[in-house]
Amino acid sequence: MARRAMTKKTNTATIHDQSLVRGEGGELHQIAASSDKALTTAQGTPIADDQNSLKVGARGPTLIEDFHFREKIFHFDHERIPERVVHARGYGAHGFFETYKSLAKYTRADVFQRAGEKTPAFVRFSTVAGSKGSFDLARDVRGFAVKLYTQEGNWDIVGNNIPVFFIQDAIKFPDVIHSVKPEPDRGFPQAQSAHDTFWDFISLTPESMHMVMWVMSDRAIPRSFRFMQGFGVHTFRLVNASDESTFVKFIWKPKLGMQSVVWNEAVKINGADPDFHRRDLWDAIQSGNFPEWELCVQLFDQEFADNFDFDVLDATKLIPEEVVAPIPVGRLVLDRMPDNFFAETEQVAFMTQNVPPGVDFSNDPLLQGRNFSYLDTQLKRLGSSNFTHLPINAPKCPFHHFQQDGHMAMHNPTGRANYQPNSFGEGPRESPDRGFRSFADGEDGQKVRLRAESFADHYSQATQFFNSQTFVEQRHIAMALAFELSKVEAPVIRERMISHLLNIDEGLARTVADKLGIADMPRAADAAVTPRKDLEPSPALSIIANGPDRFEGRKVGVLVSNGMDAALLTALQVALEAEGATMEVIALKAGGVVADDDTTIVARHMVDGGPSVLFDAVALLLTDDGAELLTREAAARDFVADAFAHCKFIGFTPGALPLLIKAGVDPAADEGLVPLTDAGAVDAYVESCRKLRLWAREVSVKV
Ligand code: HDD
Repeated sequence: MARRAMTKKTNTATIHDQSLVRGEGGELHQIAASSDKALTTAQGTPIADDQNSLKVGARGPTLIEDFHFREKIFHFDHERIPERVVHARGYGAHGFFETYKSLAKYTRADVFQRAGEKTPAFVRFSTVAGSKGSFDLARDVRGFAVKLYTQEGNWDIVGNNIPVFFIQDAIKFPDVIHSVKPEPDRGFPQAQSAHDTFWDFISLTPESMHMVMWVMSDRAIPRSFRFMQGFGVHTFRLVNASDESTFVKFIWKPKLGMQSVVWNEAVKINGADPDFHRRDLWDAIQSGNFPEWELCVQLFDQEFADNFDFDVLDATKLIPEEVVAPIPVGRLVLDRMPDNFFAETEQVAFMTQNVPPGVDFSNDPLLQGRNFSYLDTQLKRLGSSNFTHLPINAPKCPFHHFQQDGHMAMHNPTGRANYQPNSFGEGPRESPDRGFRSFADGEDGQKVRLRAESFADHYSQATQFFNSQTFVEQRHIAMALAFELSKVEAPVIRERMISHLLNIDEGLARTVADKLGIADMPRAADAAVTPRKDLEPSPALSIIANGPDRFEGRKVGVLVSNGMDAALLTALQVALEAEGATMEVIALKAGGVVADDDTTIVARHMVDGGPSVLFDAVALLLTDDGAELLTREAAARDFVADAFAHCKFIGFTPGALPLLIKAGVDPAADEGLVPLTDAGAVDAYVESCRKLRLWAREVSVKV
């Protein structure tokens, strides 16, 4: 008996002693005491001991009578739900949409009637191919799914950060996704398109060529969710009170401008911080820097649709902004992280078919197919037709219907009549005036399995996209294609892709072929429609040409050593704060360094835990001795060499020279190396950082 009592005491003693609380600066403190809430079973029975299962004697067998143990393990065993079949890895946040002005002329959607109206929103960003636990910086499309809880029902704009798609008809969706997911016999590669089956499918699917150019561009390796555009992709309709329809395409534009990383950086970020994009959004929102996007609409009528070069129902085509100017109609602000990731981000169910009265579909065959798939998939994933009862999916406006029962029903109708019409005067009725009415489009035709001829030009907009990129971005596309195809083992697939590239840009095709060692160029792929070379470039499609010219929202990594200039660090911090940017300190030891004024500068990262790939620019605040010491640390040399190779701006004190030189960086190489001789030089450094990258350097660091 004595022995049993003693065992119990030692096991529980440490549990209640101390708790962690967060201080004002976000730091964690230990305090005595713990919560005064009683631990109970799910049935509410208070628990006396949660450390030991019920046994016969201290060393005897466990009893099945232990209902607490059984309930606890049973529930744990069932914690996981199936991950999304695509877009499994994602991260969400709450916020609001604010309408700029009434769009009543075009739509009767309640959300667009009143200037200044704020509508609650939930947004989930995602990668497509990887599983839930994959890394953030995969080369991939990013999902950009927005749920607006409008006064007339939930409106989901389930978009991507790319305005076009791989396929034209939803019936091909399982094929394109199977091809990019891990190969079925070997179960790899994870979250990567650089493998045979993906490129096999793509090279046999000419309609994907436009999208492939986007996915091989820097758009597929964004620096942050905050720096991405979003697109509704399809042509939708706005319908006004007189039942007149206007076609519309939706574009979200980030207030802080667009920014991407380079591929070598992406590969390293995935190792250093697989949650890079999640952490970025979390940090921004938790520190009050709320990310913001403007919703723009491209509006056009039937006459434009009939005369446009391409079919507006074809999701592999876009309408250049120079042809139909996007009109800003509101802003989306994300200002609150979910309280619980699973309850909200994991269980949120986006569905293209969620549209309010005043928004309607077009006949885009990809959209029509999606309207089936999203409802279907929620049942599989969330396990019950009552998934709309989950708070994250429930409308925030009044709602009444006769749907009842089913697994986990939480809101059940009261009263006697659960049908209508009824004679009891109970329950909701239809609203012919304000209810959803489908746009009465006149349809007429034979049942056929056909692809419209107007969908047949697969190359012209791919060429237009390529021609709209800066020299640097075109090089990135060529490098990405060469990298991806270098991982393809079957020569026939590589060659087939080159034959498609010949229809897009001959120079691009030759560069990629050269990198792959293909000496004999194949002939260009047969094209159903002669590829056009006369489409005007669309400058809006380039990231670099539309740089924000601001460093706001970006982050500097400051490598410090003992004896460093404390005044310089303060000046840098002040200048970055004024710019709306942040900094993090990196040192040899997590304990930090002692500065020249004897203050201790605590490090956020040790040097091998805070590589320069995690930052937009770096500063080296080092003494001679400090730099000498760091020359012996490989991670410090990589810190500098990578920052240089990734075309980042590098501020450095004179003392940092030994480290620069040891890292192979000529301190006079270019204007991206900014001497920080004194506090006065800090402003010039921060000003240079506004360019984000010194792209002119790239030709000297990447062959
Ligand atoms: Fe999809 C999820 C975006 C085509 C079927 N899709 C999903 C998500 C986004 C998109 C952002 C994640 C939503 C979330 O965060 O929960 N999908 C797109 C875009 C497409 C597209 C922009 C083309 C323009 N999708 C597409 C097709 C089909 C699907 C053609 C099927 C025919 N998508 C699904 C799905 C998913 C999904 C299987 C998986 C999880 C979910 O829906 O809720 O139903």
